[in-house]
This record gives sequence, C-alpha cells and structure tokens, in this order.
Amino acid sequence: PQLLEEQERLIATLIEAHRKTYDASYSDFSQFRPPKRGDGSPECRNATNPFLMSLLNSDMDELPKASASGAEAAAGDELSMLPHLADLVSYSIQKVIGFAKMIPGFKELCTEDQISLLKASAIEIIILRSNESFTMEDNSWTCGSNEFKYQIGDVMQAGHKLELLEPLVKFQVNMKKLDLHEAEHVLLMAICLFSPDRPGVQDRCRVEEVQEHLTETLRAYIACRHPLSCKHMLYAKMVEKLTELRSLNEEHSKQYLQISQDAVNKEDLPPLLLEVFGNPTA
Ligand code: 0VQ
Repeated sequence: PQLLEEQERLIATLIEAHRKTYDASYSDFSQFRPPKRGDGSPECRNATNPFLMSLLNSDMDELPKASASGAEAAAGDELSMLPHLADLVSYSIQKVIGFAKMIPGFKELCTEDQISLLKASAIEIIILRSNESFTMEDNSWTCGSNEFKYQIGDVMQAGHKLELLEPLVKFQVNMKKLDLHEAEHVLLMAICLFSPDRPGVQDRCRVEEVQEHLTETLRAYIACRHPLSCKHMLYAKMVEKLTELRSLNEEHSKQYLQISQDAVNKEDLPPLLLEVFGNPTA
C-alpha cells in the first residue's frame, strides 16, 4: 500500500501535536519539587535503624522524640523521590491530555469516553514518550543535568519495586532497539490511546474506527517509508509492545495503590494524579 494524502496529513498533525507537548529540553523540570536521592549517607543506609543510629551518633543516652524519627523518618526516606516523580508524572499527564486533544477524532468523543481513554492509557503513553529520554548507555532516563537523570534506584525511592522496574527497563531497551521514526512513535502513542477495550468506554465502535484508521496509516507508513532491511515484522513488534504496556500498566496500578497508602504526606501526590490513578482515601 502507499501513503494517501490524508494519511500524510494525519502523520503531520500527530508529529506537530507531539512536538508541541514534548519539550526535549526538559526546562520545566526545575519547577517540580526537587529530587531527593538517598545519597548513600549513613543516615540513609541505616534508615531502618533510626533509633540505634541516633544513639550511636550522639553523646545522649536517650531515645529521640518519636515524631522526628522512627518509622516515619524511615518511611519518609524510602519515598524521598516521590514528590519529584509525582510532579513529573502529573506534568506528563497534562502534556498527554494536550496531545490527545490534537488527535483527529478525540474531541468528537463524549467527555466520559475521553476521560475513560485517558485514565486507562495515561501511564502507558507516559512510558512510551519517556523512551525519548531513555539512553542505553547507562539505562537511565536522562533529562538534562545529573539532577534530572533517573535510574532504577530513583524510581525505587518513589516506592516502586523491581517487579515493575525490571520489565519497564527491558521494555525501554527493546523500544530503543526498534529505532522508530518519529511518525511511528507518535502513531503508536495515538493507537495506544484509542483502545476500544478500556474500562468504561461507551462508544466502542467510534474508538475502534479511529484506532483502525491509525493502524492502517502505520502499516502503510512502514510499508513505504521504512528501510527494507528493518521493516521486517516491525508492525507486529509494535503491536506486541501494546500488549507489554498492558501488563506494565497493571503492575503499576498495584504498586501505585500501595504507594498511595504508604505515603505519610498525602500532599506528595498532586490532585491530578489522584484523579487519574485513584485516590484510596476518597
Ligand atoms: C521519568 C516521564 C517522562 C520522562 C521521564 C517520566 C520520566 C513511572 C512508572 C514506574 C513513574 C511512576 C510514578 C508514580 O507511580 C509515583 F507514585 F511513583 F510517583 C506516579 F506518579 F505515577 F504515581 C519514568 C517513570 C515512570 C515511567 C516511565 C519513566 C522516568 C521524560 O522523557 C516524559 O513524560
């Protein structure tokens, strides 16, 4: 198949929508609450023994007052990256919403369906778009300076566990290896958003129609623009990524619920995050 003029226009629209909503200079990151990394300091390594630590480190022979130490301090330390990452993800959700609104067909859905699609796909689209900052050099998301370089350990300090992080990094590496064109990258995000099988979707047919139009455009694009040597099975591999995203989404939901229950400072989670991923105290 060859690319129709209409499909060319669709791709141009999606690329422009992505460029308007993904700032590759990451200059807004300094507005988030700052990242706090367990720097390997003694206090940090011994976060599980705060009372012993303070007795060993001072001349006093009395236990410190409960509020300033103990489980609370230890838990706070464990979730030291949560405010920064929660702000980053909340910001990313806003950008994903901006991207969605520019996709032909999205605004024509009723608001309820728009919300259902966004709630279900937000973390998947964030995982996809974050691939742009991911580097296989050191398996990190590098968003400018060292301060905004995120490694597995940093996401663990937001409360996530290897059950999610190991497959997440594998996913990022395999995505990187696909070496997608910008057109393919943005089409994949749009296809992910327009999944008719998400919970709560009323007008499944309309969503499916748009998704089929997007997948047809992706197939045509690969067939006529992607170099012969690497287009082999590319479409199938991209569809496989959508399946992997579902399982990452499911594991993220579980871990997010745990984090939101563990969080001592409920302000750590911005209101938009609570609305999209759920608010256990509501
Ligand atoms: C950082 C997004 C973009 C870019 C870099 C994100 C990065 C995840 C899933 C493991 C973050 C999850 C965070 C939370 O669960 C919590 F609670 F821990 F804060 C949240 F906020 F959802 F509730 C990155 C993190 C995550 C997923 C993918 C990547 C690294 C820049 O490309 C761009 O949007």
